[in-house]
Amino acid sequence: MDVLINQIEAFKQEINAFNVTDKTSLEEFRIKFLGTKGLLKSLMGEMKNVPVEQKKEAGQLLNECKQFAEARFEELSSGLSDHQDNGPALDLTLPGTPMNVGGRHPISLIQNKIISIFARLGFAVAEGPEMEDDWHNFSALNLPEDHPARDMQDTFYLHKSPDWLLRTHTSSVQIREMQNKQLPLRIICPGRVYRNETISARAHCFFHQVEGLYIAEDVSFADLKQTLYFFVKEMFGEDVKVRFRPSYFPFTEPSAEMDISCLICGGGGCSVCKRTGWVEILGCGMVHPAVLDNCGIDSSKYTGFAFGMGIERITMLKYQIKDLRLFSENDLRFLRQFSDAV
Ligand code: 2U9
Repeated sequence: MDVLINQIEAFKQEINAFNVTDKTSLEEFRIKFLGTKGLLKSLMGEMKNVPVEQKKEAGQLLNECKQFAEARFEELSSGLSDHQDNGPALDLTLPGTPMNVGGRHPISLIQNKIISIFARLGFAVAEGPEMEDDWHNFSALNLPEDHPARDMQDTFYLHKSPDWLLRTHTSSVQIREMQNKQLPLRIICPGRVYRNETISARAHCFFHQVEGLYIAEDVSFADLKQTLYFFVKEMFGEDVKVRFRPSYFPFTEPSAEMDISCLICGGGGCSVCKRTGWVEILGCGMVHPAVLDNCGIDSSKYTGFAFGMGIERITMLKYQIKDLRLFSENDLRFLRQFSDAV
């Protein structure tokens, strides 16, 4: 019995000495003193060693001991306020953790610049699907069945149907607009296009284009030239010279390619312009009457011009970037060099 009394005394002292600061240490208290394998349980177990005539007294002592432990537990748990549970209080006056703010991709910067230049001439932006059918991507644009662009070597066809492919230009968006919108139509179509090319410094299996289209009564090649002159001056500056060379595209007639004087050497000749002093930046022409007819537009009443340019090409010239692969590698050392000011 004396042993039990001493043990109860030690138990109470231990309880008083136990330091509770948060929910975790409160739980440790509960397990240590009141848990199923705790100290109170083992004290209770001592009852079997107490002589029969002292069992009543021992029982009362142990009961009192249990009440003592439980009361202390209640006292400690009500003493814990909420904010102590969430760790140390927040100091709202401290400076925040700095966040890395991303910048725009150079392709997006140039695309936005092109959109804003043409917006000033009244061109609206039109967008469409990257997955296209053969008619919108090829047939409607006057590309014959046996045209090499339709070859598996050049176009990504989608497995399930030979009719479905990844668009090779954004012209398919213009076809949809011509079918669905009222004339006159003045749109530019920026977007990603796909071609089955071997990846190198000069070619990639996807890139970005902006194509433009203006259809109304009496649209002329002179309108096309003035529109593109304005674009070049706004994009590259007043001093840049422009020339047109005759060319061929199935969807335009007549067709031309437009060069600007080399931005690197100013026309004197360097490796970028291959010593010619000129660099090609886009293709253009008057929309072929067959294309207008394919979209239900009366080609005896309406005429139109169209142009197309690769955004990567414009961006490479503007920022003197030598390798097309840099645009899709997401190397931060490359991307960090471009600010939002174009
Ligand atoms: C419709 C009718 C005609 C868009 C045009 C080009 C010429 C052209 C190339 C430039 C570099 C493609 O990205 S690139 O490889 N584009 O040379 N694009 S005329 O002609 C159209 C478009 C839509 C309905």
